[in-house]
Amino acid sequence: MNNYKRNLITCALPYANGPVHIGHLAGVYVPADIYVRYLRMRGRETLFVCGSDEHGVPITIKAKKEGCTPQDVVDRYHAIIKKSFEDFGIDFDIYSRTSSKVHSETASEFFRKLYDEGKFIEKESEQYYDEQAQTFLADRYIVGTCPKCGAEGAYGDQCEKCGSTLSPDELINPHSAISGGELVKRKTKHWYLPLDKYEGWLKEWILDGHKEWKTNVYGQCKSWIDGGLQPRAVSRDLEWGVPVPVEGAEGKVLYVWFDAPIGYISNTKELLPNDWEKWWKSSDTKLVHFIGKDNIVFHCIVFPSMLKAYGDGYILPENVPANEFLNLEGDKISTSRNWAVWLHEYLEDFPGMQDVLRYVLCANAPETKDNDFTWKDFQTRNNSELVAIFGNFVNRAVVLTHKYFEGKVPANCRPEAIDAETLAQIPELKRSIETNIESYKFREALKDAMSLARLGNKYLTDTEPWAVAKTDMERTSSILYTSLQICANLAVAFAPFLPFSIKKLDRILNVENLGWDDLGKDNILEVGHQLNKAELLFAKVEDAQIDAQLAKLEASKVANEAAAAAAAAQNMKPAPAKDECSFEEFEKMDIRTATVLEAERVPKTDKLLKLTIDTGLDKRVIVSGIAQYYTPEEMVGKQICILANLKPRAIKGIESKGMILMARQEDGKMRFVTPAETLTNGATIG
Ligand code: B3M
Ligand code: ZN
Repeated sequence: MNNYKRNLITCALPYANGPVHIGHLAGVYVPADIYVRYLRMRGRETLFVCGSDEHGVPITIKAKKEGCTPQDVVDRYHAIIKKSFEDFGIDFDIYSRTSSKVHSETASEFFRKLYDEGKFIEKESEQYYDEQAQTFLADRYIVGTCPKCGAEGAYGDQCEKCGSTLSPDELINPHSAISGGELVKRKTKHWYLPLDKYEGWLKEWILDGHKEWKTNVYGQCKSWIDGGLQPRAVSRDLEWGVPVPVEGAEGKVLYVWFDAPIGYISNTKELLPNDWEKWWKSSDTKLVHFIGKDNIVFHCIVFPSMLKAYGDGYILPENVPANEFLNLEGDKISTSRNWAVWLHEYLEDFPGMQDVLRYVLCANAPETKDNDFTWKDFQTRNNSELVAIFGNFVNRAVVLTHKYFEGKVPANCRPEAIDAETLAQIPELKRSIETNIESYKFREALKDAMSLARLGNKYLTDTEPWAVAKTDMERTSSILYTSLQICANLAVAFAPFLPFSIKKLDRILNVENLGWDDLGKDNILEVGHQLNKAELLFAKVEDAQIDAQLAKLEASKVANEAAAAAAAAQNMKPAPAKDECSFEEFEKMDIRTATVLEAERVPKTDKLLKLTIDTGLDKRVIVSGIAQYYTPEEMVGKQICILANLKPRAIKGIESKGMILMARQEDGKMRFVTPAETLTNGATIG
């Protein structure tokens, strides 16, 4: 790897159909940014490329939903996403978009060359077509009943209830998720990349050649390749996208997963029109794709096969460090359920605290398995790590230097063994950070950096300069000299992780442009160097702030449950009709109003309440199976309707005279029936 001259780092292009949330940041953008900042600090030539993915069905669906054009959608979200990345210090060299002219030209040309060279298969097939919406439907937009578990609303590619992978043909009663209408099958022609032809090569390149890839990435590749690769369509019947640049392809665009990865190339081209080939077509370049686990197949199998088919010197990724997913408070992050922490909202609630989120997301990154973000953990990591260890150490060192030495780095007058022993641990931590970052273990690397802060904090606690200063200024000078060297080391070690706080720390220490090579040195700050005034690096997060975030999520949960209940109610079928009855039969029933006077649970039962009621005629007892729906307290004082002349019967040894009228919903939910306004007890109903 050290033979590479330059590093080309890409991040998955987020779909411009919504803002970005903490899951995106944790899985892709924070680790990539740490990596890039580290490489740059080491003086390695690096290019960091990203942009919005602005094509594909999700964008058109969003536009339909909002009654605007796909262009409106991508314009809006591209701006929001771009700003979020800037706000969080994700330091791209370019953040462009796949709706750019350079991109459509590049993607078009890419397709055209493969087409001209006969690298595609042309195939006609029958696909589901929504006549009402006049569009072919992507699998995701076909819904029906799951053939495996019977759940309603399963998608044409997957049932979310039981997790089965499906094809639209397997769905029972498939219909359109867009119009809700019936579907017909229509013939349509598409171009396919015959991945099967690249199988042997992929095996060699990945399975033999890249055993060092992360287990989750290697494992997915292996199971795809071992399962046998199929030709994949690279075009779609859709109006939104890069038009297929061949004759007879009206109304067809490049499949979004064909054009999006080419976006990495076109964005490089846009930034460096004369120089881009050195990044993409030179074996001196190390290409690394940072992505989430759902993008592995596209970046490890499909895109490399496209590049291989294209030839012309294109390089392949050296690594694809994909992460698993981040959950939120124990539940999958979901845009549609608004179960997310949106970056732009976070910044409204925690202004200036980008680094805290960067820190927590890295410390808890889903590197090897799905992980959970909780607000409690966020608070703890901030308060007891950033504030109590890192911030506290730096603050004590700087404040004491101002107090005893006018803010100037004091001379190392009387060193003791503990000083050298402490400083001697730094080079080892440096090596560990390097190894970890270079093998994409960012959590471990951050732990190492934090160990350095702990080291400093412990050193101060052990040496107690505030106490020593009462009797021994010479020793105090050495302690603060050593502490300030550790502070300067921290400014280097944390720079890739916490860019905003390190800017502050640099200002406090009055240093500029410390390099990676400074890390491990015991004399970064010269004697007499003037510090600036102390500022707090981190602020405590209060319980009330955490409670407010939890309340926000709770509100989402309540809204989701209400929406789910409303949707379920809409789908609820009424119970089947009963046989006819005569008027005389109905007339026999003595139905009337009554009021509950007393209510209590029937001992040793879950379902029964014993109600004493006033029927206007008498006071009597009815035993009713409604304890699942009402507490005794809820029933007292309520006016109800009863069948008064039902033959009395003994229930659990209590004589029950009559029956309460209940409305029963198909899902079993029950509510008692009551007149629209309170009437006298004994009013007859019929
Ligand atoms: N937009 C999917 C995603 O956001 C897709 C990534 C494209 S990377 C070339 O997960
Ligand atoms: Zn299912």
